[in-house]
Amino acid sequence: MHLVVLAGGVGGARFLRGVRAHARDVRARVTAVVNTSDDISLHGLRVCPDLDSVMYGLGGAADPERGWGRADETWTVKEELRAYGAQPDWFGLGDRDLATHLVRTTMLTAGYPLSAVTEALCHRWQPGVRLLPATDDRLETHVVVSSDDPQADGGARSEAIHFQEWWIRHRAKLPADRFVFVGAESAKPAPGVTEAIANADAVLLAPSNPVVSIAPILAVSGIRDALRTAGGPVVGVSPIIGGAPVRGMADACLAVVGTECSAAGVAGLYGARAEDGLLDTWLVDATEDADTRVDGVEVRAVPLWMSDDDATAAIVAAALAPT
Ligand code: FO1
Repeated sequence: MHLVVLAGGVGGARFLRGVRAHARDVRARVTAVVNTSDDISLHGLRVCPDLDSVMYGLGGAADPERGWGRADETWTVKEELRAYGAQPDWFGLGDRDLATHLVRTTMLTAGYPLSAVTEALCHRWQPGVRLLPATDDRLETHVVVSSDDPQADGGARSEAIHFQEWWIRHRAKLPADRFVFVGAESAKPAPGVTEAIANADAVLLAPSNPVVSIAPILAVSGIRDALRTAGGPVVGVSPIIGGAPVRGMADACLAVVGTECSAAGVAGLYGARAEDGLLDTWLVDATEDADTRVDGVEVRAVPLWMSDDDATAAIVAAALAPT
């Protein structure tokens, strides 16, 4: 059996630990297609937050509180960079984490594609699932924000900032007009991505941020089509419980795209495979209104709190249970 999971970073890593646990029980192999649009270049290094969060999270090295970066981390280099006034100083570069960015940047500079770099880094971390970047090509989420500027016409100036700056420096509080997935129109799926989806026994959409983690993966040409023609069912897991995100700031992101912050709202974003969308089945939390309906989609209400790997494995089992 082959399971494919589309995932972002912190929530994706937590979900994938449950997928891995379930896969061990049913002797399945797992391919994770991970978002790369959070990737950012800074201080001369290429940083891949979602790939690293998943790699560390499955490799047992992630900081349990933050969910991103390494456990037992120190911040000496970050402090030294700040002492030089080196910008940006708002991004949390950990000393241990830095080694990952150095190895990755060295390999990328030598001409290796991101998928090869990821495979090489995973030799050390042994995540127990195959990690594929959604694409080896440049793909970055930029956020178009408007700020008051008396000189500008209309008194407001529009500018695009990198998603990480909006997310970390501004805590997603800066009013945003829209997200732009820079490079999406020319980015191609990384080697193995569409093949994995095509021959998957099931495809799972992790309860990651639907707007800035799952949507950028779907924006890579060929991936949405691969999902629509996938042989196995496409099952999504709601990242929203009781109208609030399980973690992170998905509510702020959903507001930017004008989608209601609810399990039904996110299901509507993905759409039903029967109606030109993606979903065959949609998992909502057991506390949701029993009348939650999504046209053309089978809705299953199960406890969705990923309190530990066993709880998450139970979600996966419910997701994969035959109709
Ligand atoms: N998130 C923060 O809120 N603050 C940080 O300083 C920060 C640094 C960071 C460094 C490496 C990395 O892999 C992730 C990091 N994150 C940080 C998390 C990251 O911004 C998010 O996990 C995703 O990019 C958004 O889903």
